Amino acid sequence: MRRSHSIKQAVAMLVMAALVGCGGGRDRLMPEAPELGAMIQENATVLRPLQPGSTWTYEAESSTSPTGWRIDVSQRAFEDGVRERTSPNSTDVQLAHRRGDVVHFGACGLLGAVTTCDEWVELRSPVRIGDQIELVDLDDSSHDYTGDGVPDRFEYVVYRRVVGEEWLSLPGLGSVRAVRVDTFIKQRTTETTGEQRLVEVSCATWYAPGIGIVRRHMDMPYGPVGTRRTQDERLVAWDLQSAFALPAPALQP
Ligand SMILES: [Ca+2]
Repeated sequence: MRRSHSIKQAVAMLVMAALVGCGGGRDRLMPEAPELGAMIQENATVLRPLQPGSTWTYEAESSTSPTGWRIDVSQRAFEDGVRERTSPNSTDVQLAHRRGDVVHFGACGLLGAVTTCDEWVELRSPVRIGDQIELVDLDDSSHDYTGDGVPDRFEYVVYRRVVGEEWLSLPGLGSVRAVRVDTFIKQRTTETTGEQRLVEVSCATWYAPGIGIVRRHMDMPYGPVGTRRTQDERLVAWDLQSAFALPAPALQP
C-alpha cells in the first residue's frame, strides 16, 4: 500500500511538471488565431465605404437605458481618406483605404477603452472567415499594482475576428446579408498573490457591401462586479455620396 501511494505521488508530480513545462511558462491572453476559412469578400473596402458627405443614421438601445436614442455618423474629406464623426458623442476618427485595407489613424478609442496603437486595421483584404487581426498585445510585469513592492502582471489585448456572413433584419431596410466581425478587448491583472482579475468587452459589428456598418452589438462590464451592459445599434437610414461604383447590397424584401 505504502509503495503504491508513493508511486501515485511520483506520477502526480511528473504530470504536474509536464503541465508546467508544456505551457512554455506563461499562458497568453491573446488566443491563438483560428484556422482560416472561406473567403467571403475579396475587397474589404466595399464593406466600409469612405465617401465625403455620406451619412448613416442608427437607432440605439441599451440594457441600462429606458429609452432608445439616435446616432448620426458623417464623413468629410481629410487627407487621402475621411474624418468620420459620430454624434451625439462627437468623436472623430480618421480613416483611409490602403491597399484594400480599411485603416484607422490616431489613438484608437475602441469602445471607450484606452489602447496604445496609433494606426490600426479595421478590415483587411481578402476578408476570410477566422481571420484574426491582433491590434494590441501587451504583457507587462514592470509595475506593482498591489503596493507590496513586488511587480504584478498586467495584460491587455485587443483583437478582431471575422465570424462569417449572416442575414440581418433591419428596421425599414428588410433583410440584408452582412459580414460579421467580432472585436474583443481583454484586460487581466495577475497579482503576486496569484489572484487574477479579468475585464472583457466585446463588440460584434456587421458590415454590408456598399453600405458600411449596419449593426453593432456591444457587451461590457457595468457597475458592480459581474454586472454587464449591452448596447445595440441598428442602421435605419443612410445617404452615400457614391464617388465610384460599388456592388449593390444583397437585400431581401
Ligand atoms: Ca504587487
